[in-house]
Amino acid sequence: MGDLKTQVEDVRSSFGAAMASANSTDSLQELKVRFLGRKGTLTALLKSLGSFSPEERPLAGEALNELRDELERKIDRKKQELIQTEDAAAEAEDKIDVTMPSRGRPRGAFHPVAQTMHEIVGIMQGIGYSVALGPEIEEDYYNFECLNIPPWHPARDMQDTFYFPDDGRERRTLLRTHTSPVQIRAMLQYGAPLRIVCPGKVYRRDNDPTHSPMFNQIEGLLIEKDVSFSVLKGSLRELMNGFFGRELKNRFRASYFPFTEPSMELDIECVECSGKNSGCRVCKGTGWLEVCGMGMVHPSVVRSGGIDPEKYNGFAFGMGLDRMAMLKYGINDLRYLFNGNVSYFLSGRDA
Ligand code: 2NL
Repeated sequence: MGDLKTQVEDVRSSFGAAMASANSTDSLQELKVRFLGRKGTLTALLKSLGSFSPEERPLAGEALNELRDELERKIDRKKQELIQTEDAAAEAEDKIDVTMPSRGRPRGAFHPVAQTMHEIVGIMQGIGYSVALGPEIEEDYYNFECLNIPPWHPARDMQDTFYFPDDGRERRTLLRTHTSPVQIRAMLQYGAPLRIVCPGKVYRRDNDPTHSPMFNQIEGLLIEKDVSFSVLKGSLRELMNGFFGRELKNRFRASYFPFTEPSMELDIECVECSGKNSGCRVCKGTGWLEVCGMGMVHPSVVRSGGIDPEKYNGFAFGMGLDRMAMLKYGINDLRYLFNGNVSYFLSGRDA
């Protein structure tokens, strides 16, 4: 019996020491297992009751039960304390300090091609043009036939145009190769007089460092009575000077398109070197940049648009928006426009 008393005191004191150093609910649980678990210190003592004499056993049992109750009580009380301090700590850690300055985010911006498109559209709206849009999946009728592009023309070749599989329809479907079919549809829908610009994505079977199979174009169309060539020249000069924000030298060269007659191309003074650098990367030392094709709309194209070419005539022009964006914003590689990597636009661009 005397022996049991020492054992109880030993358990009590080692329990007290363990309790003092249990500083989390986890370590408290470990402690509980160590003393009261199946293989715990106190459990071992309780199991040893069997070796006591029948006279000693009730007293010994009472002492051990009391000890067990005491340990359980102490553990429960400490558990409540620890839960409270742990909750308070977690809450403090979670607390949001609303007075902290924000980390901020980089601002978004329009894609340079979208920006260019809006700028050109804005200038054209200022001289009376409206925007017309149309489908990117077209019929060869609107994309080629209406535009005087004969069946033997190389543009119609499988090599140059994305056709959809032949499904037996009379009109083949394709990805439009220019925005001209939008202008045909607009003529058919609205008739004359008409002033429209048509921006949008177009597709050609081309993929190399300077060509993307998808690119962006804007075309313009004006149909009125007695339209002269000089109105076309003046409008295009206005557009270029407005877009680049200064008076640029320009020249019109004779050219050819199946859908205009006569046809021209507009060159502007090199926006990089103004013709002063014979080694200029942008103009290849010529001092000129080809920026736009145009011409008086061919009478048979006017007729395809459902308009009488005896009563009305007009002009049309077309240019690559991607190229215009590159020229204005000094982007020297087409791929920066399409690869989705904005870091080029955020940090210093290579010269
Ligand atoms: C170029 C040349 C051009 C047109 C597009 C056009 C549209 C209709 C009728 C007549 Cl509906 N013409 N568009 C005319 C001349 C040139 O684009 O080099 N584009 C990148």
